[in-house]
Amino acid sequence: MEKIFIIIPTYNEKENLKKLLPQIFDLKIENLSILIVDDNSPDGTGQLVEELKINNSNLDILHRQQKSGLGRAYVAGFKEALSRGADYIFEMDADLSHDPKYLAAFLEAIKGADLVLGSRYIKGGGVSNWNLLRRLISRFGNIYARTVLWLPLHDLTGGFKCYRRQVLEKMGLDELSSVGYNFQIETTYKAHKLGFKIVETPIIFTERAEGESKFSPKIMLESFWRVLLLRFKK
Ligand SMILES: Nc1nc2c(ncn2[C@@H]2O[C@H](COP(=O)(O)OP(=O)(O)O)[C@@H](O)[C@H]2O)c(=O)[nH]1
Ligand SMILES: [Mg+2]
Repeated sequence: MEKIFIIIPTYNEKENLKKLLPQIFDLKIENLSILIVDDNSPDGTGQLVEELKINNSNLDILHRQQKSGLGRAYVAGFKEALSRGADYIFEMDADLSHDPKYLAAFLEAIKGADLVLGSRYIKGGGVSNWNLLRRLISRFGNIYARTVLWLPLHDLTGGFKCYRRQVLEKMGLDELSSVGYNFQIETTYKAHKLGFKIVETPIIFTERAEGESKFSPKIMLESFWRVLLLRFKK
């Protein structure tokens, strides 16, 4: 029976986690552990999880001292999951953008793949509440990354993914260059270059209603040149 880990990085997500965690527990997925990676959120996210842990043996948390970016948080979570014997490792956001109802489809798809991407840009996928500009930026960003990196995939920037452990073992987690937004592109690109089988499963993404997104024009521009760097490195 495969061991499943869901890694959820958090920074000020107390209210969202209060809703998300029960939704995941209610699915009663066998052999599932949830690992929160919290960067010492000022809103007390870490404290909330400590309290919930008492009655949920499949919930745990890594406390990190300071906010050091999504990529670093994921790498810490991946390593922890690997050391605890995880077979399938999920990435998932805490902000209710990623509906747990899709977990079942990921688990079905990973049986025949090494990496499953939750995809907004294939049949059945979509975004429910972005304005036109935000949609265009995301669409263009994905077409750009797909073209520059020569990847036969439609959603490279999403953060709802499931890895087979071998992918993370071979990826060189300590050599990943992205700390922020590009982390998703870089991990998928590396998996592809290592020859792993990557499939997409459709998801409808819902923008967060509570808390703050880290998306900004600065992050977006940085992402563009970083994709070029990825392509021409090594
Ligand atoms: N641990 C940790 N989590 C983070 C950090 N930045 C963002 N997150 C979490 O990563 C997830 C995605 O972040 P979000 O700001 O919603 O990104 P967006 O959906 O791409 O706009 C959420 O669960 C955040 O709480 C960070 O520096 N450290
Ligand atoms: Mg978000």
